[in-house]
Amino acid sequence: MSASEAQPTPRSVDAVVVGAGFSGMYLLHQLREQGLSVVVFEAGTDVGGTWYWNRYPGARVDVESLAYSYSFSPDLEQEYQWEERYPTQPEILKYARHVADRFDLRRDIVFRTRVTAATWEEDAGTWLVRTEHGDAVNARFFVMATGCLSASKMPEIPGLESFKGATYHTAHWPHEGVDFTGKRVALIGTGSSGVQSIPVIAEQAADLTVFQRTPAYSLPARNRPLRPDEIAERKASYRAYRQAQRESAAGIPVTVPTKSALEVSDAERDVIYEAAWESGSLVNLLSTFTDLATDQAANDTAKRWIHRKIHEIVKDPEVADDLCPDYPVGTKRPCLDTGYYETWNRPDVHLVNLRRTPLVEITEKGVRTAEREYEADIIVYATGFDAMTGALTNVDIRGRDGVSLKETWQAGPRTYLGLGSAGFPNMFMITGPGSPSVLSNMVVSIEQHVDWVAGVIRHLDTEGLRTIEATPQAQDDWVAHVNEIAGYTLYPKANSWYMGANVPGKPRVFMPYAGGVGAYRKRCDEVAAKGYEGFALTV
Ligand code: N01
Repeated sequence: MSASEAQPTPRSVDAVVVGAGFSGMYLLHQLREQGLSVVVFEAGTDVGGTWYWNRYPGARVDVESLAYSYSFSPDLEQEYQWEERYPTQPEILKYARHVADRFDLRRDIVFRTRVTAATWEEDAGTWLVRTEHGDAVNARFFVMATGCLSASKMPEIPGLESFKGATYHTAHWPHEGVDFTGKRVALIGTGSSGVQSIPVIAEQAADLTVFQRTPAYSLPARNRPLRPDEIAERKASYRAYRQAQRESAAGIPVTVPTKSALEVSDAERDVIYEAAWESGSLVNLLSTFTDLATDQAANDTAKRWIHRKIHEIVKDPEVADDLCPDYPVGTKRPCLDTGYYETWNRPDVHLVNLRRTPLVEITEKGVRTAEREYEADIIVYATGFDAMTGALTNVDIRGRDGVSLKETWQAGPRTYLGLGSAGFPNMFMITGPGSPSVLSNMVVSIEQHVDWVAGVIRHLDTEGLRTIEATPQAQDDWVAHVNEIAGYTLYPKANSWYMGANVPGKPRVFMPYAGGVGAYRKRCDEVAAKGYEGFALTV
């Protein structure tokens, strides 16, 4: 019987997990190992989460494969053969599928099924979770493993429905791919998805016009096949490497900078930036100096240097100018690309700067700006996500006294450690707002959260406790701390999705925790060691 035919049969499990991406898969494995019954609901037809949905041309991860992989199973680490430094979406999806098979995960995953609502039932002390097919499941624990970038977003442009050609969003790419051969393509959006797909679409299309509201900072990935010797070396030292990941700032060990960008000579700074540019690693660039994230003048040195690079590569000086961002480097998520700036030298690729000529509407034939209409056969929307909170508030989650998570978070997300929210007992978020999440190597942060959640459930069961819930005081203190740390940085200076700025009406709050993965993990471990300090536990 397919999920869509299933009649609502109330069932009872220990834990309901929403999402079968990297978080949900590992959580399922961990909780099952602890003897819990678990059901995972997944909207897609297979595992992989982000790597299931984002199949756009050129999609790759921007963290190296030997670092962007599970650490929980040393056997898995040794067996798996990564091929490229920065694997493509199909290669990462293959890895996720391999993990699902190897740990026999699929038998507890219900695919093609979106969770629509979850309600805390006080008397029973359980969550009642409902799906789009009308199923209802009772569970002691409810975990949103829905990812930070999964609620995709179309732009607010009049006339979206009127276009007669084909439209695609990068986050919902057709499984069979899209043939751009001979087509005139319009692409809106120049974040990571746009920057990765533009060079590949340009290769195939007859003509590509890109509509840019804000330029991105992008670094060449210098992707290549992995060498056998570097794979062997990492495999021989994986335990130490994983530990270094856990203690690092972003889940990727780097040489910690010791100098301010302002205390070295121009020539010395150029050499350091050039080495980072050549390395093809975003963390290398962002950790060149101690103060890029916190000092405007220091950051300006990186900004000027990258502007110069863009002008060196892009031949048309006006196009190069338009591609130079004006916000501080790193305050919007930087991109890792393959041939991005070089693509602007092609005669069949055109840039429309929406700051100069705003986008007016989508028409039957294409895209109209304040200046003219651009006819197209295909429109690609690379317009991103309602990040960090969208997937959580899209589900009608009701905690104590029927209080809605969406309403509670109207002025911005409020969590304790990004793991739980006051008023929502026995509910956890994996990489929720208020945790390092998107500022880190996601797999490292996912594993840390899953281990912590599995630990807390073990603690409750061992101690004969029934519920755990963040206290309002601990939550207030944590939210204040998250804001305080963000306030030391330049992050709030950019209109980024980190700040909710890409969604009209969304409160401007810096959502991830900028204190670093290592320090954050220590804090979570201390909280656990002190009997889950800041949480109320009941029998
Ligand atoms: O989305 P984005 P994304 N009119 O929000 C523009 C991760 N990721 O899918 O900046 C015109 O970054 C918008 O303009 P602006 C990564 O964390 C990782 O590219 O809001 N334009 C922006 O240019 C990344 O940061 C990888 O002014 C409009 C673009 O659309 C995150 O996912 C790969 C518009 C959206 O960019 C999101 O990336 C892909 C409008 N109305 C994604 N609305 C890797 O691992 C939006 N835009 C490499």
